[in-house]
Amino acid sequence: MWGKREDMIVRGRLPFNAEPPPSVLASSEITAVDAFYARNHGPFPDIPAERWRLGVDGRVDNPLTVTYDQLTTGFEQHSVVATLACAGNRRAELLAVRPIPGKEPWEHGAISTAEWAGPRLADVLQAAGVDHDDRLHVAFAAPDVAQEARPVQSYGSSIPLSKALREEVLLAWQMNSQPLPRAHGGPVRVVVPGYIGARSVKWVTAVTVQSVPSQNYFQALDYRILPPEADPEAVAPGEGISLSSLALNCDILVPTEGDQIPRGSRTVRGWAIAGDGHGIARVDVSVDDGRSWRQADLHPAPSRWAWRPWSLTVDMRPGPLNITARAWDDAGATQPESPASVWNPRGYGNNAWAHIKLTIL
Ligand SMILES: Nc1nc2c(c(=O)[nH]1)N[C@H]1C(S)=C(S)[C@@H](COP(=O)(O)O)O[C@H]1N2
Ligand SMILES: [Mo]
Repeated sequence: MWGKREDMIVRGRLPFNAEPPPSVLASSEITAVDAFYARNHGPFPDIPAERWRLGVDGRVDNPLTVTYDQLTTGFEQHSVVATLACAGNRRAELLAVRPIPGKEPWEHGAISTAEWAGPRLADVLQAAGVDHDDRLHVAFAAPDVAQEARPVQSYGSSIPLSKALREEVLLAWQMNSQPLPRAHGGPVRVVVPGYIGARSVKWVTAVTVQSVPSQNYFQALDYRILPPEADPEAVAPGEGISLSSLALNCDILVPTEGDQIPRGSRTVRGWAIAGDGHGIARVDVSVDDGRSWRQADLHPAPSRWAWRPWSLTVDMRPGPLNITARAWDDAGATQPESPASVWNPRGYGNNAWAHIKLTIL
């Protein structure tokens, strides 16, 4: 479906939601387009490139309408390798603590890395004569309609102007050197490296500079960390903590939960990512539920906006085996220990220690 691999774990057909098996994710630091996770809230718009337009308005001196041709030839082009991570990745571990009705039970695969290319959002905002005031926000609008939104509305979000003007934020029309596929927002999407995937709006058609964050359902109501006792159906717009920068996190991709593998020396592989602007300093791995730890080998990250792969060779003896991993960033922060300690009613931002259970034969 939608040009994806046969072995994708499909969580929904319409809207189309699918994640790659963890071993596929682990096989390459840049995720192939056919394995890249897909997260959608509505049906895909079908916008031919020649008919696509981007409106740039709000707090700008010179509102613009940009065509695909202008976007791809009239601005300096840049590329950035960036990991997109859905705020709901690893929700399955939160669900095991307490149910989270109506949300996709993402396991390990709602995260992928690609090389994105296109002009900087900053250059397009500059061309429109953006008002330089750090208190402003930049809202993105798209035409796909989300039935789950209250009231039903098209998808949108916003980021602070200070982030929008940073060099890593692109209006991408290429993914891994191909024209951006329709499933990933083609002809043009926003890519906001370092932020939750929800802010990287696909099929973007309008950019508005405004004094408040977007009032869109997915900014004002969803994608927020609510206190554990809150009723998600009853909260008011703006309640809870709005998710923006990704939190320090890691995961184990190989082997994977429930595997039965022959004894011997095996390589454990995974990724680690630090919050906006930080680096990964260390990843610890335990095979005795955290009583003792070994340091994993850190591989170079493909960019400062991408995950850092790690690996560790472990001698696996017959019997049950639990593997735990935790990352530390360059400011000395580490991850919370248990999914129960970060449980929240919509199941976002699980960055507890990674943990898998296997059987060694
Ligand atoms: N227009 C639009 N943009 C969107 C979405 C959407 O449903 N509609 N989903 C968001 C979410 S929640 C995520 S995690 C990423 C997923 O991007 P991908 O499908 O290319 O992996 O797109 C974001 N941008
Ligand atoms: Mo997401």
